[in-house]
Amino acid sequence: LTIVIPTLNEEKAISGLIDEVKSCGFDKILVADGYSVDKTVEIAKGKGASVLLQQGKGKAGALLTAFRAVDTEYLLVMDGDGSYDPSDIEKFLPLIGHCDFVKGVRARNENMSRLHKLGNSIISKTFDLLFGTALGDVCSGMYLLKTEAVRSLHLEKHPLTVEQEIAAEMIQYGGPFTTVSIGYRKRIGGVSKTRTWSQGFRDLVTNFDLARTYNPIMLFSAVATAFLIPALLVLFYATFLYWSGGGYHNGYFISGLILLVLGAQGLTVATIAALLRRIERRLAQ
Ligand SMILES: Nc1nc2c(ncn2[C@@H]2O[C@H](COP(=O)(O)OP(=O)(O)OP(=O)(O)O)[C@@H](O)[C@H]2O)c(=O)[nH]1
Ligand SMILES: [Mg+2]
Repeated sequence: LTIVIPTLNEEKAISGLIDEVKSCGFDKILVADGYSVDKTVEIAKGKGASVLLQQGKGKAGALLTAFRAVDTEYLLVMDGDGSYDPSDIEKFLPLIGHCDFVKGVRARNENMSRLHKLGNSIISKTFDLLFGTALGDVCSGMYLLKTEAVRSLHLEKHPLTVEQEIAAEMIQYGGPFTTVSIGYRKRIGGVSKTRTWSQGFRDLVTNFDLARTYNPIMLFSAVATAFLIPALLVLFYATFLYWSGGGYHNGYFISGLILLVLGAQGLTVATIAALLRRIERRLAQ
């Protein structure tokens, strides 16, 4: 197992974190650095970790750089700001050999602000709804991956939405996946790279974008349902009014028909997506 740690100016946290990881029995540590201007790189090297300078942008670029370099069968990603507890790594170990992807879910998240908790919950619930999963914490920065499976990851949407992208691609194209419960601590010094509102909004939009790319059947079926149910209700009501002598209401019929057309379009796209998925599966066999 290689422990992959993305870092950008984490000189306050990295030393203690590497010590903790080692004291848990893991010596293969790969730091993927984003050209830190503080002492992160020197400290990490001094502690015996391998350090790579990332190619590409953001945390996504750092992780892709690390994924290409890992030579063990599995790898575990954890943030370099000290917010994840290395003693939780052992919870992932029994799943090695059984899963391609194991997401750490922050159960005790008292160290998160109320706003972050709320945003995180909305983003996670939307993701789970769009992918038909029950991850519960898609943005968590601690997860186990099978190296062979991550070699084909694209991570092309946005450098700052990498956690959702990895989850989406692993769920759709990887093998079995599951979750384990982990803790969450306060970051140790340094500066958070997350801008709450813009990141929250970006995460939410990315969920839909990822669903469109990796799970269009579910997304467009939901769109179709959202239009077809009100369409049928409005048309039934308009017909009922007409037959019961309540008069002919042009507005009801027209809006019902518009909703019907939109719903039918959603259904068509969902059907085409389902057919394409079947072809894709047969070609992959
Ligand atoms: N290599 C690299 N690492 C990055 C980059 N951006 C963030 N990181 C690291 O990714 C991890 C997560 O970033 P954080 O700033 O802690 O983001 P966060 O965990 O969403 O925010 P907080 O909750 O405030 O800690 C940290 O270890 C960062 O140092 C980047 O562009 N390149
Ligand atoms: Mg953090």
